[in-house]
Amino acid sequence: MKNLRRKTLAAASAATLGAGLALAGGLAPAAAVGPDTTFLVLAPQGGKTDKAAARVAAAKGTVVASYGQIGVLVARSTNPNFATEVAGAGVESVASTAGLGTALDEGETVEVAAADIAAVDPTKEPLYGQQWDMDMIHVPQAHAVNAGSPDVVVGVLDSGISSSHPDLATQIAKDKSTSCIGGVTDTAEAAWNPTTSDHGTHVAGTIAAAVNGVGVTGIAPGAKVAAVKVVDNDGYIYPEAAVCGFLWAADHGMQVTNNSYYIDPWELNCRNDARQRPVWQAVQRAIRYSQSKGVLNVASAGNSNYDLAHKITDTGSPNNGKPENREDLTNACLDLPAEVPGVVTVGAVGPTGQKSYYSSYGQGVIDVTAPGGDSRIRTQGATPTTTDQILSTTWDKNTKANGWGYKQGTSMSGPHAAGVAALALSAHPGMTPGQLASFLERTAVAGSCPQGVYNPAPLHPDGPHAWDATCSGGARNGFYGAGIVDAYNAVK
Ligand SMILES: [Ca+2]
Ligand SMILES: [Ca+2]
Repeated sequence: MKNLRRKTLAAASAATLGAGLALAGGLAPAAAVGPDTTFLVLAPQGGKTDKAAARVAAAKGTVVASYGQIGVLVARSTNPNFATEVAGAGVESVASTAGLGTALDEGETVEVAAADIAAVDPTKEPLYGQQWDMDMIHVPQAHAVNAGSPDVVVGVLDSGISSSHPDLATQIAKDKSTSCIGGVTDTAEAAWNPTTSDHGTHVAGTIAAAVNGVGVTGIAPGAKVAAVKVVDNDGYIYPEAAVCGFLWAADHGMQVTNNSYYIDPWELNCRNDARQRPVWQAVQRAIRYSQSKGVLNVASAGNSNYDLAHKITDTGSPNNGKPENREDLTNACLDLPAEVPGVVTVGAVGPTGQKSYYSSYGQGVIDVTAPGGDSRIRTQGATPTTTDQILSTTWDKNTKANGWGYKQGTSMSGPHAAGVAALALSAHPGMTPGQLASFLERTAVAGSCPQGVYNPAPLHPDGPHAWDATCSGGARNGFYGAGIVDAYNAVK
């Protein structure tokens, strides 16, 4: 997984450069012209951006988006010396985001047959029998008390939501939906619909698919979702899109966002690359701003079966046993958004309630867990079982057809926690993000650490120990955090 991510990032870099060089070649100027590059320009925190904007212009750049709330400008320039020339009074730091896109861990979609998606009784969802996840977290019991308020809007920072989907068309807050690709908002409906990925459509269905006698139910069908498209057509999340998305959600009254993606600047050698730090600082400013505006951000833990609490000693200096000291980085290179304080980080469990073989974990990192599916639990890893994954709404990128299907990953567990958060706010309005995060943990059902090495998939084709993991902690532990979120406990 690590190598895969590095590989795809290198590919993104090459693609960006390639496009830029083609453009420069066409212009054939005498003065030095580099690739058309996106920069994040940071004014001092809490300071104004007008001086920085003037410096951008003087350095032959164009401000394409101004986020004065956090003192960040998104600029584009073909000046190869832009970063040097823009530096000066009013500019704290500047960095190009070229090559810093993170690949969305898309996951395969397994569609269900089109038959039997509509029921005669509109109070009964025809595919509910396959939604083991909803039973696990007691969604039917919750719905008898509270199925969600339309005043609660969950921002889905993802690849867009299909607004023509019969299970979602009535569930989307269209006036709060936007694209953030390139760091610039575009509120046209076509701009925030999916183009090359149904990941966001699947996530949205888990949170709020309608109870309408068609397809599935979401956790909070009475609440709304807003599409905030941050994944580009190549499947990458660039930092400028993430900044735009967090600020959009904060300034449009969303109380919860779901972030089923995982950015690991540390893995990208952030410790050796001071150039990158301003980029990650800008993303953190955006997350903190959103929290100050009352947004609870929910994030996936990742699908690498990584011990997120110990990865520094695992990956750095293995021979001399001298671990890197993360504090030296002044928190500039945390995993995003998962490790920013106040963000609810969600691990995944399968249908038995045990940690999914792929779910990353870590004591003090995982806050709660939720169903994400585990296609390998039934066969000890030998062969996948589709129905042990998560069933939700889908959209076929080739045929453009809406449908229903299975996916698995912490991308699927995150929206379960976001959906329960939406129910909790519907039943108990007025909680601050901090109170809501504690409430989710307090109402979760604790899970115990398995003894010794946990190996749910010894027959997996990747090898007998490919998915080993060791849990540490007590009632609150590295596999389950405070436990599995519970919809009924959250509304009763
Ligand atoms: Ca439905
Ligand atoms: Ca957290």
